[in-house]
Amino acid sequence: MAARATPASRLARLRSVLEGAKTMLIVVQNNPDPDAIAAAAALREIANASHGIACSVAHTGVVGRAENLALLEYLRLNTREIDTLDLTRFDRLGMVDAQPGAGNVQFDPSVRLDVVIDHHPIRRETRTARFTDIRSRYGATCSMLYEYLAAARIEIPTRLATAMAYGIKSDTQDLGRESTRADVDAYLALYPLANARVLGRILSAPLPHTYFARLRVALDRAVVYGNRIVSDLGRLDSPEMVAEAADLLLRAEGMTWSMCLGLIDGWIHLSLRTSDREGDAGKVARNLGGRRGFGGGHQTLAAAQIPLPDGDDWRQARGIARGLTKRFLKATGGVVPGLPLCGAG
Ligand SMILES: [Mn+2]
Repeated sequence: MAARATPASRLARLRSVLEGAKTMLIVVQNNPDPDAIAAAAALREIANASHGIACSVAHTGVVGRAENLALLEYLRLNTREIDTLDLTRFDRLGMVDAQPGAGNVQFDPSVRLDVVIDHHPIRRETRTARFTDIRSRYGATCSMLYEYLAAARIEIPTRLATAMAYGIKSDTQDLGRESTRADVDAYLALYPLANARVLGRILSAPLPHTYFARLRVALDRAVVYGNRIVSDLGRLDSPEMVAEAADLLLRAEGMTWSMCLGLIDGWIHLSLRTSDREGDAGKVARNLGGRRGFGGGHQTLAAAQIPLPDGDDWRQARGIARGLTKRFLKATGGVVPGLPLCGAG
């Protein structure tokens, strides 16, 4: 059994893996969120400042959410589509805020990664990476990356500090969800280095009108089953509204669970939230993901992706969504009749 890891010992191990490289590709989840984007920028800073490594950041799927686009632009982070890249051309491969083989990242799990830093529960495929740091108690990957930057005594540029503070803030809902002392410490250290005005501007980035149309669908289709609420958003071009609607609907009075679904490119994307301390959203999501799909996450928030057997078939998707809703209800207290959240018609 290895000695207990400290920020300094983790940094030393990370450095030994980065040593000698000139280029690195940092892979993040599909449709990356602020924690993923800022964590990639932080790893890039460490690799660049300490080893002169030139880094590229790659993902699949569009970044649709206005706040996340504003963040990418502010960080001047040019992300690349992973399918267009020849992975063998990079000296090192890293992944942050995700793990190989997980449902939210398109990455051949047989390709050996050099660095994996994440705060989701550890996956079998991750163990083959040369350097892994998985701490599922942490609310944000940015909080972990902050410890590396501090241990390396790297002066954190304003843009990076702003992005990392936002990453922690958004993954933990202002430190109120799935956060630990380490998240609070990282946030308190980063905030004074951040540009609060820019942070405010990113948080209130202009929303495309289509956002409101999708939000209306989510509200119109929300059905209350006792203390649980479910909304099937139908066909979407990115899964971000599924997660956002799940957050919002959990706030409806009397609700302790929310589940939202959407159909994207032949896959049903599902987001789960709970405020029930006895509940385990990660476990429910794993079960809903089943053998053909993926599912997992934290105690209060989780997600699953389920492929449609016959591609992008809308009617089939509706049937599977109904089945998933039933299984969700069974897993969280039983099937009861549903009532529309916003009244009939
Ligand atoms: Mn995260």
